[in-house]
Amino acid sequence: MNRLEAISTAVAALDEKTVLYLVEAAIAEGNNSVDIVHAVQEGMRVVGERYEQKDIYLSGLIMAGEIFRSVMAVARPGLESELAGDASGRVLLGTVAGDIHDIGKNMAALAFRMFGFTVEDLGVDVPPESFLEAARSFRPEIVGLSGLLSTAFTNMRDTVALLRQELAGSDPMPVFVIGGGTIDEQVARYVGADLWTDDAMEGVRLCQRALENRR
Ligand code: B12
Repeated sequence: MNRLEAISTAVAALDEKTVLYLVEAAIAEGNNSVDIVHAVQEGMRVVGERYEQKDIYLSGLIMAGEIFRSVMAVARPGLESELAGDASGRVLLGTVAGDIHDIGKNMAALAFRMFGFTVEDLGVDVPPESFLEAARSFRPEIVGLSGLLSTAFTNMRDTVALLRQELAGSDPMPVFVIGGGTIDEQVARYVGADLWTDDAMEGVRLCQRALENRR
């Protein structure tokens, strides 16, 4: 098993001490911080599966969140230097109503900022009306909606529909991107989003490309 696989395995086992030891070792060996974060994310996916199979309980999910936070504290400086970019544009971001998962959203905020975007983060459990109010004053080129619960997908759809309707004719009409580990093409079609991703860095690249195509 290589270093990155060992990190995924230790996250899946919720072994925080080993995770931090391995992450520090991986950084010292010169591994890319983005790859390290991906390895942790893979472990989190397994934690989710263990929860689904009732192998662990809610406390396990909470622990996984804590592990991710600890890893980010160590990996952040590396990420900042690996991701520095010179894009410009305004991103309105939030986790939709009914959903309080924010680890992925915070990573997306970090990735957008590192690439030079200005981000307004509305937090979690954000109703469609709050997105609309913020969009009117902030005038974003990108609206990024985060959500992991399947019950939140309807709120994503309502948010996109409300903004498309109320901002019709406004310039710029934002590009709608949705993100989260449980999202796929089918969800994106249901929601009516322009772009979707389950990876923050990929999401930023997709948005950059979409904005370039407009210019
Ligand atoms: C940690 C966790 C929690 C923590 C969250 C802590 C926090 N502050 O966020 C806590 C314990 C609070 C929690 C609660 C619950 N959870 Co939970 N949770 C997870 C877990 C294990 C990991 C999520 C995570 O942080 N992943 C790591 C991050 C980095 O990955 P990510 O979110 O995918 O984000 C990446 C990309 O998707 C992308 N991204 C994310 N958002 C955006 C937005 C944009 C614009 C862009 C560009 C990119 C982007 O960037 C990130 C980096 O690449 C998942 C398992 C899974 N498969 O995801 C379950 C999971 C999401 N939870 C689940 C459930 C059921 C719950 C609860 C209902 C449990 C309960 N009975 O109470 C509650 C819901 C509370 C609520 N109302 O929201 C289910 C959802 C099932 C479903 N499809 O509906 C999952 C899938 C577990 C499972 N397999 O059963 N959870």
